[in-house]
Amino acid sequence: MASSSASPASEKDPALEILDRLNPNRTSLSPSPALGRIGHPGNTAFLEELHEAWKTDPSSVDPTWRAFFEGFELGCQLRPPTRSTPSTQNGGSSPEFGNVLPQARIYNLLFAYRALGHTLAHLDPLGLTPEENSDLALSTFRFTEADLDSVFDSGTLGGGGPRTLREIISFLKQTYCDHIGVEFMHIMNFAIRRWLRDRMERTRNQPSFSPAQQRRILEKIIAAESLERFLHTRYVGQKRFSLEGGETLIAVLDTLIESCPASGVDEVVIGMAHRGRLNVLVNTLGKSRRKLFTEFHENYVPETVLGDGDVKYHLGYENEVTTSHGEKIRLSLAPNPSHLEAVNPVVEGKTRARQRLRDDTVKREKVVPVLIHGDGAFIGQGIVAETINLSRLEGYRTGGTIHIIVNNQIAFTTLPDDSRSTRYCTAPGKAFGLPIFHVNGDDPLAAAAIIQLALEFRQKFHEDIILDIVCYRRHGHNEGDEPNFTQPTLYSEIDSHPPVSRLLSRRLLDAGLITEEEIQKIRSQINTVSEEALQESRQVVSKIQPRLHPPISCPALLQEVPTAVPAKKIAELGISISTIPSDFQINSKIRKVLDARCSMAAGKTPLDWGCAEHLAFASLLTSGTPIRLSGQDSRRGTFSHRHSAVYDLRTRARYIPLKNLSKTQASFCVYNSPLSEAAVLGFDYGYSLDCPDMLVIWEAQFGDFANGAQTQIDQYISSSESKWGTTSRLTLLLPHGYHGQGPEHSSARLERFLQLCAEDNMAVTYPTTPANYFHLVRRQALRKIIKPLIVLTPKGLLRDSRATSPVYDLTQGSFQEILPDPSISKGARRIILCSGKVFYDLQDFQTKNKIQDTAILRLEQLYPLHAKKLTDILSRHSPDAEIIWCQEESENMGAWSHLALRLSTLLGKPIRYVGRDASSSPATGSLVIHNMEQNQLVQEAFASAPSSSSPHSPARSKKPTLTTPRKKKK
Ligand SMILES: Cc1ncc(C[n+]2csc(CCOP(=O)(O)OP(=O)(O)O)c2C)c(N)n1
Ligand SMILES: [Mg+2]
Repeated sequence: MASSSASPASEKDPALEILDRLNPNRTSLSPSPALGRIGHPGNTAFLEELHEAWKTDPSSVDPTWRAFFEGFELGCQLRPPTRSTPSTQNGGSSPEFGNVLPQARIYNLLFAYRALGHTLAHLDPLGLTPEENSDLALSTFRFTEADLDSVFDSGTLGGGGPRTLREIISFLKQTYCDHIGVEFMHIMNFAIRRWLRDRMERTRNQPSFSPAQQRRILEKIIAAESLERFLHTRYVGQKRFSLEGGETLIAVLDTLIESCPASGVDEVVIGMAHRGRLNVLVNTLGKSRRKLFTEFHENYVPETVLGDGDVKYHLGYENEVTTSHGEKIRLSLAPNPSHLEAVNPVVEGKTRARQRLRDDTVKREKVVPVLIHGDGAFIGQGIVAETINLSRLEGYRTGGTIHIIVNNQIAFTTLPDDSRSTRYCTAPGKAFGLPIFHVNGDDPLAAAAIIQLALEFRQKFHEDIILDIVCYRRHGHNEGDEPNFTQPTLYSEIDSHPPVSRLLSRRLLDAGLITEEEIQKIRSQINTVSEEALQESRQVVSKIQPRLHPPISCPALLQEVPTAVPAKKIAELGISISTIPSDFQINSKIRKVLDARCSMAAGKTPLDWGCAEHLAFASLLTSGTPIRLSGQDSRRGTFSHRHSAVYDLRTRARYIPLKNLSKTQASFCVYNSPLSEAAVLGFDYGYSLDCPDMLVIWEAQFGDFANGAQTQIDQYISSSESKWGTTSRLTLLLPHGYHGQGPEHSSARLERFLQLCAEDNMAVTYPTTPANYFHLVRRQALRKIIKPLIVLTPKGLLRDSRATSPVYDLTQGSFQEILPDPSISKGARRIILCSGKVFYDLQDFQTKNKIQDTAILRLEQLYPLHAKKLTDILSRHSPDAEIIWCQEESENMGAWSHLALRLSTLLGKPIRYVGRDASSSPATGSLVIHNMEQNQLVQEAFASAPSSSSPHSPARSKKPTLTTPRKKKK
């Protein structure tokens, strides 16, 4: 055999380079890649690894090796020559190939079992899923029964070494085809793949728990089952979304928590849907049974002080639990709306916030997110993939999520055949290269072993991982549901299937690890605890006086918050936000933007929107309020108005002035988000919950895209305080305004946000001046009240000289909910109320036509409406003044439908509507028609009321001309 010194030292072998790339820590493999030497046992692991790399991606290996493996594969497929010697010798006429090819077929076999062994694994407790794969038949590798006792080098299998083919197959079957089926060969990162392979093959994927641990796992299974049985008999027919059939979940969660301290985990943040949630609350989070039983009582009224509360299987909980070794672990279960999987990004955001609070922002190993999914929802809901897509991104990663799927092989009444186009419900994880473990739910020990592996993996690689517990659902979708209507055959199978507890009991009894008496004792102890809790809950419930909760209300939302910043400070901040290191070369146009900001802050030129925002941020950061801003293209700003990050022309090094204001400033985090609304908004919302002192801002690219996150807006942002008492300071920036750009990109659907407003749940604003925006941002960060804020932000006005503010406006005053007419302060005989961008068109008309009798008032905050300010301002004008509501949005959109009745009631007179007619699409596709419509609505706002308009109703006047052009177009 040639030694490595035979190669010239300067010429590095290409194969070694590949190998180094594949495994930087490689030390023990022989460096010789010569084809004539590959049969040497010392090189077999090396060859196998290269072979595996080539199979995964042929371009990842050197061309010499590529050609070699092509020949190798071909040789494997060729029929043996007729003058065949024993089959281990066949496959080529040269003696070298005669040795190599059977070994190559062994590598193929190893590869095939690692890649496809899961198709033979016994995963389905009901045994209804076929376990077959002809690709793993002996003949596929051109071996016969006669070869089973031939000895081969087993490559990397379980430490390698010579093994008979029979031993190799048995090893592979035990590891990859028993109760655990694993998909990991799609992972492109070889270090991860090798770690998983070695970790599994070391134990052959067989659990090795101590007797005490096995007993504990059984106890958890019994506890899970007992709780369900108890609820089943005491609260007949009441919805609880029983976990039965999937009790292994509780043992898995317990094993996870037990493993946390040794892995450096202090806290677990859990998100899950309905299935088994009550069980997790009691048996994992330690919520008291008494409390749960109280919630089941017919007289129960949610315990929220204010608001409407929620049903028991949506409630969150937080607790500190103690492991069997006495260590404390903080657990929280996020409250959850019915919308499946919507909680995923919220949990990720909460986790990241808690990592920040624990100063765990580098490794992210102290707080671990765990998401528990249903099989139907995991494959069906797009937000699953959107959330996994966050997992490796700088602004959103949480160091790896452990996904657990309670795969009961059904979704309500729908079977997998109708609910997915893939073999497994875990397919979304495969797209992201996550390891996927499918485990037979009837084997809690196997599942518990995999959760240990999952945590180890997560802590080592900081990546997501999936544990798919294949189980069944013992009852219907809920307890009032009859599964036999739709799944009679499946349910006759389930009815006769022994519960998990019985199967595990049998196993432990057979192994002599427990006695029948001990099992009975566990059961009766749990039942006693339940029975006592039930009695206590009855006493509690007997004292409950059903009463209506007062609505959430917060009059203080209208209190003025001092937000002015002294001129000197503004000027200083102006310098900081426009200063770039001297060795940084930036684009000349951006230099001008920064220079302009400096002179704006110094009071030399009026302030634009971007500068006001930067000054608001800078003033908050330097006084200790951290800010997180995330959204699509938010670093630069969709409309190129923000430029929070600038780039060096030569290196693209990034510099963020707002991160470099002072040594003591709070942190400024600005991220370009992936192209998702639901997941990113959900994430930022979750973040805002657990970092309430931070100003967390989510920005939509255009306001209309926010409806991609409508679930988060409806189910969390607007209603979570009423349902769960959770408050958020999250701020949404939604670009809005009609510029003739077509039906899309015009409307942030203001009407939808206003429709969600009640009980002072949030603020909805549409500021028109940079100064008012400055005060609004500061108010949101500085006021003690924590409420979400919706801001409709400008697009065209960002560069409009009409929409600028003198710096003076930043140095005094506060956010103005209502802006009076700047030129007509009293005595007007017509009042036009409006909000947002249309103001400038109205003002232009007023100025151009020298109109003195009409005042234009801006509602900069639409909700909560500052009625007193409005009536105060109106009182300066004629009491008989006609009141007009003017908007550029269609009549069925914008603020009109929200305000119509409120304004007419408040002001005691009808309000005339002026604006576009109701329309199904938000705006015309034609710029010319847009302009016609816009001119017309402005003119009409200043015109006298048409005689046909009803004097009593707050209805609009009919303006057929506004719609005519659009109708003609059709
Ligand atoms: C987004 C959404 N769509 C529909 C539903 C109604 N729904 C509630 S449970 C359920 C079936 C869920 O199946 P799966 O995810 O497998 O969970 P399982 O109930 O089987 O545990 C459906 C369709 C919902 N809650 N959320
Ligand atoms: Mg299901």
